[in-house]
Amino acid sequence: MSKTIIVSNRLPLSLNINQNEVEATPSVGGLATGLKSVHADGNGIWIGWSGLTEEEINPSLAPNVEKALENQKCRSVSLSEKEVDGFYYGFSNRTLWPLFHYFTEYSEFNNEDWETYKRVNQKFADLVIENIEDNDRVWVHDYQLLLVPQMVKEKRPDVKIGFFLHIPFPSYEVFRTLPWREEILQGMMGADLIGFHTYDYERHFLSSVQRLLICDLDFNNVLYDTRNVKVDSFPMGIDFNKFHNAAIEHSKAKVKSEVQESIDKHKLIKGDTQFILSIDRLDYTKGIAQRIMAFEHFLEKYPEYLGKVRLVMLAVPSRSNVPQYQDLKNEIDQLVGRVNGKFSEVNWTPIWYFYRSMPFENLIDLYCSCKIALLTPVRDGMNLVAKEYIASRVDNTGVLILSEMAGAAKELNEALIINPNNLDQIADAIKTALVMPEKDQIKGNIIMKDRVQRYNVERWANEFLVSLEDVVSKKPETAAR
Ligand code: ADQ
Repeated sequence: MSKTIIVSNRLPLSLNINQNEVEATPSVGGLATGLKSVHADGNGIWIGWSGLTEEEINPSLAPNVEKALENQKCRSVSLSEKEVDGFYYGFSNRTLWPLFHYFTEYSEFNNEDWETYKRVNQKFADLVIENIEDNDRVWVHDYQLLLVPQMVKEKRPDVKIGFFLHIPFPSYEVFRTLPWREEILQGMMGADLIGFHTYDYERHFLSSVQRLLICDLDFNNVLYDTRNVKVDSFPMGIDFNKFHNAAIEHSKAKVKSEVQESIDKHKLIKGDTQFILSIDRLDYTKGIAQRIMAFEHFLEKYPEYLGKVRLVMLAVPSRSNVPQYQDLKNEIDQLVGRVNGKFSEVNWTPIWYFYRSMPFENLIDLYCSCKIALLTPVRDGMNLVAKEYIASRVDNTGVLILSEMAGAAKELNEALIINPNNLDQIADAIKTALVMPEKDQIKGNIIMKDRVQRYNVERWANEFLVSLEDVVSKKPETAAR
């Protein structure tokens, strides 16, 4: 029986080692949910890194770790601390991540990191090759593994390989600055199907391939050597039912969480307070600093809302080993301090700032209690939070203010779409959202919710795999064209 081999940087689980006991707990992230049925189907397996370095796993425990992973149908690539440093914190997050999000000034071109990236990608590819049986298909994910498709294709040209990029693909003018641009494109072109969130990313990729690898295009098919590589867009969805059902439960719950109690208490004291929600990983691509400044500008421009509006800002700690993330953390701490210092009253602070991950139930509380969601990334492949917010609005009220730079804006165009660098426009959008009649909120949200429900994460995974199955990988003969 053939199987799908999923390959991603991190495995969809976390490992806990307690003395001699090894426990593997499945994670509940979007990718893990979307690929659950593919992974569970038949003898499908997931290949990735466990999150623990070779130095962190006692050699005598290694067999137990393997066993715990195997029970979850996972195989782990073993990485040393040095490899994680060069491959993950280095080339992936100091070179590719900033460059692909148009932060060219942050992108470091370090040859040693590039060598480590190649070596680690080869480790992933070797483990994939070791696990391939005839008629299997391979689905590789994201910017950490751009070279894996070609490395696998070289050894197993008979196997169908899909690749999906979760972040934007930049325009040719930005991508061309990368010293190893041809090698990266060749790596991706080992796949038979390459997927992006939006048509724009697809177009940028095709333009780079055409100019740098000098090959012909036939619509969205690249004629590459003897092969045909299909390039297409597959906007990723969310597990709609999970968010929607949890929100319904939330509305019925008798026992309230701490977060919900604080919100209710505040509403009781301040009566007409409105809560504006902002949720992201703490990342310079998410436009968090601009968002705080736009909120500050809103309070200055519309002082009648002082004491009546609060920004609830959640930032999940992320990549804190990378200097730009440490600087950003300091900048945000200062900005929050400045705004709160400037406007706070005895019973009111304008910004509630949480620098931590929140349990799912608290996220739902916030999605349900905040009448406005303010998501202003300066670049974002998709932005799943926008879709989660819409899915959680049981009564269809609420206003989503969304950056035009997020892939999600292509699908959620009934939201208030803003340019994240235009602080005045954001301030006005907040005002518009605060006075928007409920019937208008409901009208737009019903349309968006229907779309988010139909194009859920399972459908996204299925459509990608069906398309992969249908790709005719052999380039048509010139005479036949
Ligand atoms: P991310 O950059 O991580 O993903 P996003 O799509 O918004 O961004 O997903 C974040 C996830 O983390 C959401 O599911 C959200 O619920 C959760 N989350 C956020 N804050 C949290 C908190 N404080 N506590 C707990 N959970 C929290 C990358 C790309 C995106 C792309 C996705 C999927 O950068 O553009 O949408 O992959 O392809």
